[in-house]
Amino acid sequence: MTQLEPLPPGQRETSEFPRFGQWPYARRFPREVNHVSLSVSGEVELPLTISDELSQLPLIEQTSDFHCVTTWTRCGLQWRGYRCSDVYQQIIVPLARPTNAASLILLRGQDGYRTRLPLEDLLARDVLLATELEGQPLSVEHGAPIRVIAPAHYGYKSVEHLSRIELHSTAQHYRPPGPRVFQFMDHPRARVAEEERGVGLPGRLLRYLYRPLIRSTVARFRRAMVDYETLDAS
Ligand SMILES: Nc1nc2c(c(=O)[nH]1)N[C@H]1C(S)=C(S)[C@@H](COP(=O)(O)O)O[C@H]1N2
Ligand SMILES: [Mo]
Repeated sequence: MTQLEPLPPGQRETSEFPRFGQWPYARRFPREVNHVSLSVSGEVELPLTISDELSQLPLIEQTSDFHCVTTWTRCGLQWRGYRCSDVYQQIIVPLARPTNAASLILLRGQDGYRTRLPLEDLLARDVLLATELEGQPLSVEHGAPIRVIAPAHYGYKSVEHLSRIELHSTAQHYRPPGPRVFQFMDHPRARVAEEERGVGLPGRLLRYLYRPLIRSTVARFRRAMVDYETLDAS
């Protein structure tokens, strides 16, 4: 486990890479875990579904640290997948033809989870649509069959089981995942270096609010995974 960068403010290194997320999503699982299918819609002239087209793109290997907003960091994860900017420039732009207004992207997972990022952030070189972790196809635990990896942003921007990419001009079509009272947890950019953990409260303060939630969240996601695998086997 090599740490690539000094730990960002408020983060602590862990040797685990737990399945993690917001509580309501612990028991939601993807329906399709083998076949990649990404619908592209919104501010485009021609909505489309991407699947086999991805194989024209170069596969990128990237080692990066993963920072969860609740303050745990897993260093040196080895991902393999497609550069998000390649997907955008070489598939979405020519085939879907985004309008000039497209500047905000909604990313949705098969489990109903969702997040938003400015298009500009998604076009950064280190943002991947990953299909492999540590040399293996992504497991259900970590986002099968394809997920976003945006290392400069807190983990909640790295949507697992990615199934829809929506282009928009404003956030008008976006409702953050989870209960309304927790909307402060959803920062439009969530950059790790700036400690943009949430809105309305300073990131430094949110560290202390989030840390006590880690253990119970890991346990909840682990139990849900065990139940899912038991059901699957029977
Ligand atoms: N589809 C989906 N993507 C998701 C989540 C989720 O619950 N569902 N949780 C987010 C959060 S908060 C984190 S920290 C990471 C955790 O990734 P992991 O489960 O592979 O560890 O996924 C993010 N992406
Ligand atoms: Mo997270």
